[in-house]
Amino acid sequence: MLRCKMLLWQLALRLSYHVVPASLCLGGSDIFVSIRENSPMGQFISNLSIRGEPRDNTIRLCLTGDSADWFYLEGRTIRLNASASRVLDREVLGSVLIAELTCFQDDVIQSRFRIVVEILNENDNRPNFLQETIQPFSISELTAVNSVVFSVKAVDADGDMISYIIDQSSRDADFFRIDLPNSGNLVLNKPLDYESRTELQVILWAQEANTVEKFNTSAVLIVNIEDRDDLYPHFLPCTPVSPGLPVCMNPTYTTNITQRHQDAVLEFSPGPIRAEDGDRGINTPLIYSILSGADQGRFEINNRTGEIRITRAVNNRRRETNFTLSVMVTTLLPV
Ligand SMILES: [Ca+2]
Ligand SMILES: [Ca+2]
Ligand SMILES: [Ca+2]
Ligand SMILES: [Ca+2]
Repeated sequence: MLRCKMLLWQLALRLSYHVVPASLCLGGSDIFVSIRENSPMGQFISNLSIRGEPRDNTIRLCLTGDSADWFYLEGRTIRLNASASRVLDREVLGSVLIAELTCFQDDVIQSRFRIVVEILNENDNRPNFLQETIQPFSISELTAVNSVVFSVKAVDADGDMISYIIDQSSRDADFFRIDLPNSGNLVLNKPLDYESRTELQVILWAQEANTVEKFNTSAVLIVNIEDRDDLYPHFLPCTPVSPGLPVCMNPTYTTNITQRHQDAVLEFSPGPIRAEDGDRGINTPLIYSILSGADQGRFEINNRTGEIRITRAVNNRRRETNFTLSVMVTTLLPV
């Protein structure tokens, strides 16, 4: 019996001799933390809770993974590896950095942890207009008031909401309004008139709606007004019926003819019979015609130039005769 006890003791002694000490890499865990965008070099990320101290040279820590170069180790502390030329930019990197930390002891992998760092957004971008939405554009002078004539769009890399504002100090601000602050739709506020203005300019602001900083940006919008056929032609020279009113009195053209005038173009005063269209931007061709007084073909008009020709000489027995002709001009409407 005594011999048996001695054997058991020897066995127990041998067993305890083979127990391996717990790894110094144990005790750590996956890391999930958040840091602010644009955090400085050396920003604290997290402490490691492994048992060992890497300085002792018994264990070795190794960072791997896509975002590993954004971190460095200082003992058991993980810090941010950024610099002035390499800032932590959420708009470029995305919202999460992911890396792995492997712990070796005697060059044998003992444990592996995930490092997941969320980058918290900072408002570090201004809104920007999409260039294609602020190019000069054209609208008809007959565009209905209260209709949407144009849409602008700005984007903010931080994802901020944007409101659009017409700068009331800009020259033609009163021609437009924004229908809803966030829409960027420009609505025509009052009638256009090519004959008085052929181009409008308005300054637009795009401003952050949801931030404290209210960063903004501006753009000059140029609006060309297209002429439409909304005015009659008039004879020249034009004498306005009253000052400032774009309506002309019809001039009276006079000339003297003698019995010798035959098959000849007549020259009138105060000038040749000539008209122009009120719509100067569309240059519609004009058609001249004699409404009355042609005296059975004695007078003919060139319907494109307005020139009047006398085809038959006047009767020499009729002295001091007046001929009164009425001449009309119309625009040749495009088919
Ligand atoms: Ca940024
Ligand atoms: Ca940002
Ligand atoms: Ca922003
Ligand atoms: Ca017009």
